[in-house]
Amino acid sequence: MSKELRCDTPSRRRFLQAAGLFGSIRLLGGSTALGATANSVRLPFVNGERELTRAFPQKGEMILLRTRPPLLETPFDVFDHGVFTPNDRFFVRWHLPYIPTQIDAEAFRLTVHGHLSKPLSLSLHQLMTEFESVEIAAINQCSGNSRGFFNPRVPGGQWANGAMGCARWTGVRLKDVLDRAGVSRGAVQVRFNGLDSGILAATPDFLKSLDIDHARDGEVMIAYGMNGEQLPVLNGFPLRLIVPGWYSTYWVKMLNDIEVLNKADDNYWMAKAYLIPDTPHASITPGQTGFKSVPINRMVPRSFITNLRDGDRVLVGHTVEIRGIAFGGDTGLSKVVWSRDGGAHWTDATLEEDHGKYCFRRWNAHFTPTARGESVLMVKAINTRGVEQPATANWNPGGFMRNVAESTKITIA
Ligand SMILES: Nc1nc2c(c(=O)[nH]1)N[C@H]1C(S)=C(S)[C@@H](COP(=O)(O)O)O[C@H]1N2
Ligand SMILES: [Mo]
Repeated sequence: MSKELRCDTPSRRRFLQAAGLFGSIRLLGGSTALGATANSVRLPFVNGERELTRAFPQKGEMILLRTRPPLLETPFDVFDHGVFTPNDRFFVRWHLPYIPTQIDAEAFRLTVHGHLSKPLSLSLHQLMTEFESVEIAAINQCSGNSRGFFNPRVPGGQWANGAMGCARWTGVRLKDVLDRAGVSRGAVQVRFNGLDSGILAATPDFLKSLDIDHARDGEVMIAYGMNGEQLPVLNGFPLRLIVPGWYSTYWVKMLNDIEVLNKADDNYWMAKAYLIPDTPHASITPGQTGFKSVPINRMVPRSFITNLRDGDRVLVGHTVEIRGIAFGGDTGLSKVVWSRDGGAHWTDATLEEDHGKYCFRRWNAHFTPTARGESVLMVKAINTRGVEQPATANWNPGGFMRNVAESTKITIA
């Protein structure tokens, strides 16, 4: 009974209403005219010039890294406006060139098969009405966020810090769907596939897997809503996996196929790609060999100043506000500390509203400079397990998991 009621709530209708009305979206948008100063931006590393584009469907102004398949970065000032990243400014990352530009929401089915007793083929309507609806605020962060800062440089998308975003995700628990399908004894992993594919048959399809216990932890979810709206096409319409606290490589978009495996997944994207050194901070010395690699997994804490940038000037004798966002990674924040002398002394920042342990949290602090000169502002997050951001940057050949404590140099004039 309550299920029927839920199905008629305005928010549920909103997720379905506009579904399938996209016509053919243009994924080839974006001019290649680099250097037009009015609509370009310089990221703070060598070869950091980027076009700003508005050419992608359902997206506002974004930093263009690549057109096809699209890599679009969120301009950093967006993070100063609040903890939830607007859908039209949320970063975009795809691996394979073929992304459907039209999805018929009526005909769409999510298939659940493999090592289970009752294979499922669920319509969007069934998913939205036959399972309990849940919501979680969680950060979607690319494993390679901030890769452009790696020194020595490494290949891959040269992101600054904008390959991350936080949203309220609405959907159903993966556990509930798996329970309905009746997972068989001996299940080891669950594999996720989306509608995108390569153009050449030889291109390995983008498949990611989670261990069965993780898949059934009640937190991992299949989302159809993002910040109260349906998912933008480029962020995975109509369904995507949400893996709170884990890097977004596992957050499979346009999810239409779930397979329960009775052995560990050895497909390319699990066995060969997205591996990190099994060392502290996933860090090695450039050139080092002979280390063990493991699939990338849990996120680590990070924090950013969002209202001041390198080179900003503030006035001696006047109170300065510094503020920003922070997160604990795979758990909540314990505290955020900040420094105005390059890390020699640290002071607790004030933490603002808590939207849940997987979400960005705003922090702020104030100080009144008493002497003119340079000041190196720093910020550092410490999570509830006591893990804190390192003072020196990690390095690995994939350019993954950067989380060094950030610095911003300002001048007191
Ligand atoms: N189907 C599909 N899902 C995918 C990917 C992809 O290439 N195909 N890329 C993953 C990676 S590596 C990232 S960083 C996130 C990006 O999510 P977003 O584009 O919504 O920001 O999607 C993940 N899910
Ligand atoms: Mo990613």
